[in-house]
Amino acid sequence: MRIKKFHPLQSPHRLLSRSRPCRPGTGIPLFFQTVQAKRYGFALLLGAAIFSCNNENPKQEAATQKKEVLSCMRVPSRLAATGPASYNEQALAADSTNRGMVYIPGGDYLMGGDNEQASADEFPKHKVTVHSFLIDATEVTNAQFQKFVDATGYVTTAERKPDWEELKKTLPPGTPKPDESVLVPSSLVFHSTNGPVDLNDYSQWWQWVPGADWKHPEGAGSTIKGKENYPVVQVSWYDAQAYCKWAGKRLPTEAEWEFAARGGTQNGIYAWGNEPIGNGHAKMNSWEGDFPYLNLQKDRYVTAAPVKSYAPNGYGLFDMSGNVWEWCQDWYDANYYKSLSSKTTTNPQGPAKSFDPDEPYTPKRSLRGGSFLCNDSYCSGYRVARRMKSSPDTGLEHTGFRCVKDLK
Ligand SMILES: [Ca+2]
Repeated sequence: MRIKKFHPLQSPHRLLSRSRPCRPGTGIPLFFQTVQAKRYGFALLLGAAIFSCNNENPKQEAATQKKEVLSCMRVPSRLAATGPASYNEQALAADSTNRGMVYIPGGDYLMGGDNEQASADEFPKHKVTVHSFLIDATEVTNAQFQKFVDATGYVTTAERKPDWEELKKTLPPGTPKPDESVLVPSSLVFHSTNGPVDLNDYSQWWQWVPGADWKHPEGAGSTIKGKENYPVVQVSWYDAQAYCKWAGKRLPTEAEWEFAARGGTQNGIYAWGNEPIGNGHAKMNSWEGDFPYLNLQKDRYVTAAPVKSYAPNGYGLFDMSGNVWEWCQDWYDANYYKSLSSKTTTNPQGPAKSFDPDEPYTPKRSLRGGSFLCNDSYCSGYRVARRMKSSPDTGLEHTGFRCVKDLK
């Protein structure tokens, strides 16, 4: 059995369990990290996010193994753009509720990956038709989320005490209840290490930190003061949903997100096209150097960067690659694309339910775009076709969201 590297995305879900080794052919095992296991004597499921490549295609399997990376690569091609004749750009711009949003003309494209970095869940590439929609030009910022909280009094998942009765429903039967000292408002915070570590053990760099939430992304004592223009993080899928609903918007589907990320390019691997990450000026916020202990900061940031720090893509969208992962509306199913492969799908909404073979007890929602922790040696999450997943109650220091809006 080969242990594959996984990328630093965490989809922790706040549970406990035990680590599982990667299983050949099943993809990335989500596994439970022992967080403070010595202290508490149990394993806290930090989230799992390791992807696995469930390759049924021998060629794809070989390519993936050659790279020894669990990341998945896609080279999507946008086939056509066909904006509706009724589209009235001036009218959209005149509506103040659309401020900060970008019109994406509908069209067809090939969704999914096809290069050696792609993982099994990105296959097969399949033709998708997406209707026109509006999407936020940037990730939702701390200032925007503050307005939502001020207006509604909303309390995020990370700010609430975990409900063990709910948590255990998403864990393998028999998972022991963690100590009460762990079941307190908390979230997952990244900590770099002092040197190379076992990359199969993400508990080396993710910690369940009491007091960590959107206002304190790194735990009690940290602050977002002065970071009003940074993406809000430590928000769960439920939090993102609540914000979008309040704003009269919704989360994007994976199909919408990927279509928008390509910026109108054809066969583009990244939001800017195909130019390699390290060529030229910094194109996004990622992890440059050796993860998780050496960050060269060529892009100037170790963690999140203010929105609009890098050039937008062809649609005028910022940070569709890197900075923070972005929640999507869809349930995550590793085999979803296989169910669509024989036909053109219009506005796919994702599977009816979640299925992650590595954590079948845990419902997952999809994430896109990669984060400041992504690196080509792991997930290459900044590829436009890259898929990630996490339990909807998970908050992470490198995870935020943006919203979309239907055209009326
Ligand atoms: Ca960076």
